[in-house]
Amino acid sequence: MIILKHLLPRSSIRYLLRTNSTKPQKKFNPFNIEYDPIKQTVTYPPELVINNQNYSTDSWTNVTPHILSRIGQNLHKQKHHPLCHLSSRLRQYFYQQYDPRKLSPKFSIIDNLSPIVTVEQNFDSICIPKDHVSRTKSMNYYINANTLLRAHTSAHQVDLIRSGLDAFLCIGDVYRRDSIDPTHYPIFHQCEGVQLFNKEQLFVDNKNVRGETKDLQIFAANEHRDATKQEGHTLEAVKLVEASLKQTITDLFKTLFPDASTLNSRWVDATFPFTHPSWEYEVEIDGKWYELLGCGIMEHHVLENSGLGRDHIGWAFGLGLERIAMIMYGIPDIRLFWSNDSGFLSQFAFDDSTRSVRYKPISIYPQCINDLSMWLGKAKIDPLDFYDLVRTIGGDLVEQVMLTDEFYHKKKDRHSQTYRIIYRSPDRTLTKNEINMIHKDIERYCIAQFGAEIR
Ligand code: FA5
Ligand code: MG
Repeated sequence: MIILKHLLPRSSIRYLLRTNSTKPQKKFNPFNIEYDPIKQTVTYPPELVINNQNYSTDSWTNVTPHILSRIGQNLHKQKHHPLCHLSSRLRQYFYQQYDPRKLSPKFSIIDNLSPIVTVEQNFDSICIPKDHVSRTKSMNYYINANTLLRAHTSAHQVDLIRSGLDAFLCIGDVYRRDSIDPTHYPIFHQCEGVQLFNKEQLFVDNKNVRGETKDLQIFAANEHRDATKQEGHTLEAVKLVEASLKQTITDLFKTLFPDASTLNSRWVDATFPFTHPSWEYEVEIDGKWYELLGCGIMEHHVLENSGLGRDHIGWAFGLGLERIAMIMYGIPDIRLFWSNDSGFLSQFAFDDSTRSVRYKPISIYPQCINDLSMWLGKAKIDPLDFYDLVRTIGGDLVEQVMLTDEFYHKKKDRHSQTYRIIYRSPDRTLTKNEINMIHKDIERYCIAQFGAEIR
């Protein structure tokens, strides 16, 4: 048995059960993750059984029952769910693109890959450096040192190209220990898009190229890497792939948001280990800019890892389904996608995914704001650990958590942190008592785990 540093207070088990009952239900233990209410420890079994597969646990294991319980829900495939409507629209848009050489749609669509992936798939295969911050335990849900819940659908790029695809979408749920606010959630859905080009596809079949093409090349010796391209790539190839990528994305959003003339959008330079150059696409809503996707020209090393040589170049993008659905339907809070409330779901109960609807709030429930100030020892709490803890104990009743104050007291040789936790249920009014109990549990956890002194 491995005793992890994660501790959970006794009464928090009730919230993991997602029930309104005040009596803790003892029987909930689908993953055999054991809570010792006296020692206040969480003990992982030597093996976790997830989707009928056995995974050994180790010092990297940090998946929580709350997160594990969401695996397999596949909101993007649940009939009439807004994410399923959006997923259909993405399919429709990409299916319309036809490959005249193959006499078939250009893009294959894959939406059934397990979110449990290896470290190799999620990071190594797409050239994420060994010391990259995105690999840390504090940002991911690890099942063990070798296996994690995918943090992005880019984890499947190499396998899908290896399987012979040169244009595909890959849609699925992804998991991250992220900040908590109305547009961030630890589980969300991404759609990866990849299109590869060989010389014919890039120069001959391309409507943007006129005139003689026989001298045009994708690769050339002595081409250096700079802000505009990778080493080895010719500028003409990169510019044509960039044009194809940006055209594909802007046309997609014109289709998704027919009154896009009123929607400001922009391309922002970005950096990803697996693309260069890279961009993010943002749209402006009520004066605020929202990032909808990241994209770029695929690093040639990723294509090499996929078994391709110097005869292909390609683009890739990864977009967040929730962010787009929130704009399409006017859904104000990302947690609503997980609601089973018929008041929410019934608003999407139609078959034609192209139908334009605006979400009507069922009602507005009051927020309850509670601060938690504490003295710590020499070490501070990593805010991502705190967010995860609050999410584990408070579940979907937590709307937002932020670190509002932090300082070091020299004389006391102690750190101090204050977090603001905003509680609000997406579908009911919470009682003061209910919130106080959650808040007390969080405090108890901080005392037991971090030696905190609540101020
Ligand atoms: C990525 O995940 C890259 N894999 C995207 C990519 C693919 C780039 C292929 C280049 C080539 P990023 O972490 O920015 O990048 O996430 C992509 C999108 O997912 C964001 O633009 C946003 O729409 C959505 N997203 C990210 N984090 C969250 C979150 N916590 N909650 C909801 N949506 C999120
Ligand atoms: Mg991003």
